[in-house]
Parts: sequence; C-alpha cells; structure tokens
Amino acid sequence: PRAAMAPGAVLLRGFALPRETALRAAIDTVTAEAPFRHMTTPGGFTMSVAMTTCGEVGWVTDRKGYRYSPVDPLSGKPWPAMPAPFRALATEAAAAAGYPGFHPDSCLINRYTPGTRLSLHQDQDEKDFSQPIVSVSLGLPATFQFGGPRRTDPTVKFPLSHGDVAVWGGPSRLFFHGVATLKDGAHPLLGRKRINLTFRRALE
Ligand code: MD3
Ligand code: FE
Repeated sequence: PRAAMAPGAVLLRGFALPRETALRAAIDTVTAEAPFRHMTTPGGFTMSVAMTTCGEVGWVTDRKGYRYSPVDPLSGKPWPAMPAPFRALATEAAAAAGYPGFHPDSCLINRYTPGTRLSLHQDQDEKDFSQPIVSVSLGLPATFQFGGPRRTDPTVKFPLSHGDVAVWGGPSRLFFHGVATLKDGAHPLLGRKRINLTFRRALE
C-alpha cells in the first residue's frame, strides 16, 4: 500500500518485508566494521540514539558541528561500502514513490532502544535538496512526528512498523521531524530495538 503523508512524502507500508533477512545480514556486516556509537551534538549533549554509517560519506556530529565525513572518526578508515541489498531497496523504493534515478551515497543506521528518542530537527546538511530521502523502519514500532517547514508548525504522528519505507521529497524534504520515545517491547527478528536506515544523497 502507498499513502501520501505530506506534499512529496510517500509511505510504502511493508515495502522492505520481503528483504528483511538480507537487510539484517547487511546491517550485521556494516556494524562489525563500523560499530554503533553515541555521538555528541555541538551543544555538548550525547545522543540517545546510537548511529553508524555505510557508503561514501557518513553524517557525523561532535563539538565542532554536523557534517559529512568520508572516514569513520572511530577508526580513521573509510566507512564500509553500501551493501547491494541496501542500494537496491533505496533506489526501488524511491522509484515506487515517484522519484526515479535516486542513487544514495550515504546510509545512516540509527539504533533505538526503549527510552530513546530523536528530537525535532531538519535534515539540511546535504548539498542538493531536490534529492529525496528514503527511510526504512525495522524492529520495534515507533511514533514518527512530522511537522512543517517551521519548528513551531504543528506535528502529526505516524506509526512506523517493521518493514515500512518512507520517501521524503519535494516540499517535505526540509520539513521538521522526529521520533517519540521508543516504548518497551521485543521484536521477533531484532529483539528490544528499532533500527532505522536513512538513505541520502549527501554530495553532488
Ligand atoms: C522527513 N531519522 O536520521 S526517519 C534522521 O526514524 C531521522 O531514525 C528518523 O530523522 C528515524 O535524520 C526518521 C524518517 C525521515 C528521515 C528524513 C527526513 C523523515 C524525514 C527528511 C525530511 C523529512
Ligand atoms: Fe532526520
């Protein structure tokens, strides 16, 4: 099923379900090389969500600011390559949502455990905002909070479940969004956590 969430934003419920086994194996491959870590915001807060990356560049934050880096600051080495099942899923989901020709160069992997959250923010560290963002939800369900172009715009809540894929393009690309505090639970495949894959084209 395909549903519009906002202008340019499309929710593909269950789109990743047929690929869950391959995705899970690919996540394990990436995190063996580039482990999950809790990064620090420029304001000095430690993020409750743990993150890692694969692809040509990875989104990082520390006291110096937010940016894309070609190397993992933990190892000093390039990020792991983007696994083929990741790449295929992102490109196919974007096309299904009306954005053909999407070729991400970065995949941020977010790990939520019960009690963690991602506060309201915009994704604006990429060069070309005409490129959409594809996000994949795996594991425990979450409540996604979706606002508008201004921080003070009212938010609407969307439940996101295992296998759901959302594509954010057009005007929604720069909308404020966040994830409410994750409720406790256990998922049959992933256990007590939620994994989110966020595919972006960061460079030109
Ligand atoms: C709406 N991740 O990594 S995915 C992020 O579930 C991020 O981990 C959340 O926000 C998560 O930056 C939400 C959905 C998402 C991703 C990017 C967006 C929604 C978006 C960009 C613009 C508008
Ligand atoms: Fe975001």
